[in-house]
Amino acid sequence: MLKEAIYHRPKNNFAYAYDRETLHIRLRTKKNDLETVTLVHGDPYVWEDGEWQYETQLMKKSGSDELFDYWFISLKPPYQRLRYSFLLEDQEEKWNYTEKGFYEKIPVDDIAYHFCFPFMNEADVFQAPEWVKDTVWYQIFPERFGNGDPFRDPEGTLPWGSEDPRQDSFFGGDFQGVIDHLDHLEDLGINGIYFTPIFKAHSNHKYDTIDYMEIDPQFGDKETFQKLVRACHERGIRVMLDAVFNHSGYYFSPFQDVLENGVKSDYYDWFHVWEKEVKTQPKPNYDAFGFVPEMPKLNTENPEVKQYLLDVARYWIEEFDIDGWRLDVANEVHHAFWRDFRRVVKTTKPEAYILGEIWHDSMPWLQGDQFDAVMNYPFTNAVLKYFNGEISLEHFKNQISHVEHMYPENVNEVAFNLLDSHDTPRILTYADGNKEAVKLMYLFQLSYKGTPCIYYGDEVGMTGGEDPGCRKCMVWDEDKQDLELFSYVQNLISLRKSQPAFGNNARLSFKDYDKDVLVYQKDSSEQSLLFVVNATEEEKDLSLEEPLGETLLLSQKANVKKNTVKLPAYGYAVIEI
Ligand code: ARE
Repeated sequence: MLKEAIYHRPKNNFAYAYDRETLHIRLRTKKNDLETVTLVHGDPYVWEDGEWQYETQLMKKSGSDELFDYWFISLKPPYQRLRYSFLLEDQEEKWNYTEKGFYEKIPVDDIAYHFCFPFMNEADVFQAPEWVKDTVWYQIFPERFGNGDPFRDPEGTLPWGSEDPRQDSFFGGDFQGVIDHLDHLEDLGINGIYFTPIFKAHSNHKYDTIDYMEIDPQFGDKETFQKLVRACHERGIRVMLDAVFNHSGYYFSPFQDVLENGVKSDYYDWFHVWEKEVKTQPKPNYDAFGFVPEMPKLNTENPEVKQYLLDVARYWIEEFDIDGWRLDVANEVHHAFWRDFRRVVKTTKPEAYILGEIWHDSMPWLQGDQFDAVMNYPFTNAVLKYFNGEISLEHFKNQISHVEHMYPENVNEVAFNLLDSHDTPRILTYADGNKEAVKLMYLFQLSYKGTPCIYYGDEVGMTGGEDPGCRKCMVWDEDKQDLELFSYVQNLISLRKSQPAFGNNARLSFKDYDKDVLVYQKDSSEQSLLFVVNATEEEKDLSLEEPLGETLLLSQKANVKKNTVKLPAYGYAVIEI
C-alpha cells in the first residue's frame, strides 16, 4: 500500500454537502493499489460505555486518472454531522486512515483522531440555479452576429463578412441583428445566450469599458436591449452578460481623470498606480490586464469602486431582468469582492447564474459562497486533444476523470462545458477541417453532464484561428452554411432534452472494451444508453460482454448485431440497453 498517495481533506471536493441532507465523501489512493475501502462513520456525540459508536460501509471506485483511484460514498447523516475515517485493504495490509495518520486499530476511545464534518449548515451548501442543468448555451460576440440596424454602424464599418477580421475591424453587429435571427437559435434548440460585453466601450470586443451603465451605441439603446431580453424570454431563452470588473477601459472617466490629474485625482485610488504620475508607455506603471495599457486594473478593495460595481451588477438584473453574469478574468479579483457580489446578485434574483472565467483549477471559488460555475477549459482541452488524435483514449479517460474529481458533483452538474470561444480557435479549424472529428466532439459534449455551450457559427461549420480569426461575421447565406452539421447538432440537443440518460441527470461510466474505441455508458433511473465511438481513422470491430438491445438512438454507419458493433472511421452508435 502506498500510503504517501492517500489523500483526503474535508470541506472541498473530497467531502461536501451535496444537498441539505446528503454528504459526499471521496478518497484518493494510488491507482490499482487497494482492494477495498470502507468508510468508518458515526455521529460524534453517540457513545456507549466510553466507546464511540460507528458503522462501516464499503465505498465504490468512482474513477481513476493517470496516477490515482478515487473512492466515493454518499450518505445521509441523521444529525447532519459526521466523524469518519477509512479502512484500507490490499492483499497484504489493512490500515485505518484517520486525520492523524494510519493506525492498525480503529481508535474508538478518542474521536479526535477521525476526520470531522462538523455540521451541514444549509447556508454552506453549494446551490446553483436548477434551470442551468437543462440549459444549452449559445455564445454570441455581438459585433459579429448580425447587423440589423445599419444606422448604428460605427465609422469605417466594413461590409458584412467582406474580409477576415483584424484586431480593429468593425462589421456593425447589433442587438437588432440578434433579434432578427432568434428563429435560428430556437430552431437549433438552445435555451441560453451568453453575450460577450455589450456596454459602452472603445474596441470591437468591448472588454475595455467606458461606461458600465450604458449600452454601446453601436449595439442599440436600452430599449432595444429590453426588447431583446423580452424576446429571448418569450422563447424560453435566458440571457447572460459579461461583467468586466477586473479592469476598466482606458476611456472610463475615472481613469481619464487619473491620467489628467495624477495623484491629485479623486479617482487615484480607484486603480493601482505605482507612481504619482501615470505612464502608459513603454509599459503601464499601474496594474493592468496583462500589460495592456488600455485595461487598467480596478481597485476592487476600494469601497467606492466596490459599491459602483455592485450597483452595476444589480442594475442590469433589476432593470433588464438578465439571468446571469459571466465574470471576466474572475481569478484576478479578490475573493471578498465576489462574496459581496454573490450576495447582491442572489438577493436581487435568487435564480441568477454566476459564471467565472477561470481556465485553471477553481475550487476556491466554487465552495458555494462565490460562483456557481467556471468556464470548464480543462474539459475543453481533453475533448479537443482526444478527438483530434493528439492523445490516446486512455489519456482522455484519465483527464475527464481527473476533471470530474476536481470538483463536487453538484458543481459538475452546472459546469460550463465549452469546446471553443472568442478566445480560442474554432473547433473545425482546430480539427484541421475534419468535420467528422468535430461531430464526435459535439456528441461527447452534448451527452456529458454540465451545461454545454456552442460558439456562434460553429453549428454551420464556420472556421477561424486564434483571436481575431475566431471572430468572423456569422454566415447567414444558407448556401454557405453547413446545413447537415446544423441538423446534426440540432438532433443532439433534442436528444439531450428528450432522452432521460442523454443529458445531465445520468451517471457516466467509461468501459474498457478496447484500447482505441471510446465506450461509455450513461445511466439514469429510467434509461441506460451505451455510446460506442470510433475516433480513429480505421474501421473497428468490437465485441461487448452483453447482448445489445435493438434500439439505435443514433448512429453513423454502424453495424450493430447481438453483441458486436462494427464502426467505420469516425463512426458511432448510441444504443439503448
Ligand atoms: C488583444 C489581441 C491579442 C493580443 C492582446 C494583447 O486580440 O491578440 O495578444 O490584445 O495585447 C480582450 C479581447 C482580446 C484582447 C484582450 C487585450 O477579447 O482580443 O487581446 O482583451 O486587449 C487569460 C486570462 C483570461 C483572458 C484570456 C484572454 O486569464 O481571463 O487570457 N480572457 C478574458 C476574455 C478576453 C478578453 C480579456 C479577458 C480581457 O475572455 O476575450 O480579452 O478583458 C492559458 C492561461 C489563461 C489564459 C489563456 C488564454 O490557458 O492559463 O489564464 O487566459 O491561456 O490566453
